[in-house]
Amino acid sequence: MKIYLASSNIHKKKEISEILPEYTVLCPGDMNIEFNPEENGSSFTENALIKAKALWEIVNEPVLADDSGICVDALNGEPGIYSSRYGSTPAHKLSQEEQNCLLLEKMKGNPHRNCRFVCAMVLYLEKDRYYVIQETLEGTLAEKPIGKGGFGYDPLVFLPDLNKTVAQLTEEEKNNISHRGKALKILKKLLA
Ligand code: ITT
Repeated sequence: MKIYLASSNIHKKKEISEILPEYTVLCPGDMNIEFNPEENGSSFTENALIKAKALWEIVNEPVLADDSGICVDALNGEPGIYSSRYGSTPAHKLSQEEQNCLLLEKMKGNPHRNCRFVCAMVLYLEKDRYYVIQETLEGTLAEKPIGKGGFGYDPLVFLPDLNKTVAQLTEEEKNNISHRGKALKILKKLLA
């Protein structure tokens, strides 16, 4: 069965495909669809809904969208919904490595390091008919990047219970406990 994913992020596509192996996940790029909706919502949920609705209007089939990011308590929830463009300007987008350095720099010497990954998933079924699931993964911000797995801010998020950063987990371990994995487990039931 096909599922349309309103995303251009290959890492999200990979994780979602691993968690929903019974579905073929199709992104706009796989269908030569130019897709760049303006994510001008004020929350993860609003942005996920914007993306889901925009693709639904093109394919007219059920669409899944994921809006996610990292929120650091000591920075009032930053980078939050701006995680993918943290510290960037329209003319210059920082690399992920630069964004990670920027976040560590802002938090240098700050002992209050609670943070969480957030994932808002919208399953848009028909006009004005959709489900929203939002999940989190709690951690603490590491002092430096550790680990090579995952993507994005994974090397910065330390999980005290496991004594590892998210980037030190296997794909399966991450999918089992992550913000995205938890949201997809619930979504799986809805899809069934
Ligand atoms: P689409 O909007 O096309 O889906 P995007 O990467 O721009 O792709 P978002 O606006 O949702 O997506 O931003 C998500 C950013 O948050 C992502 O680029 C990472 O920097 C970060 N992020 C989200 N989930 C993550 C995860 O599981 N591990 C590490 N970083 C994550």
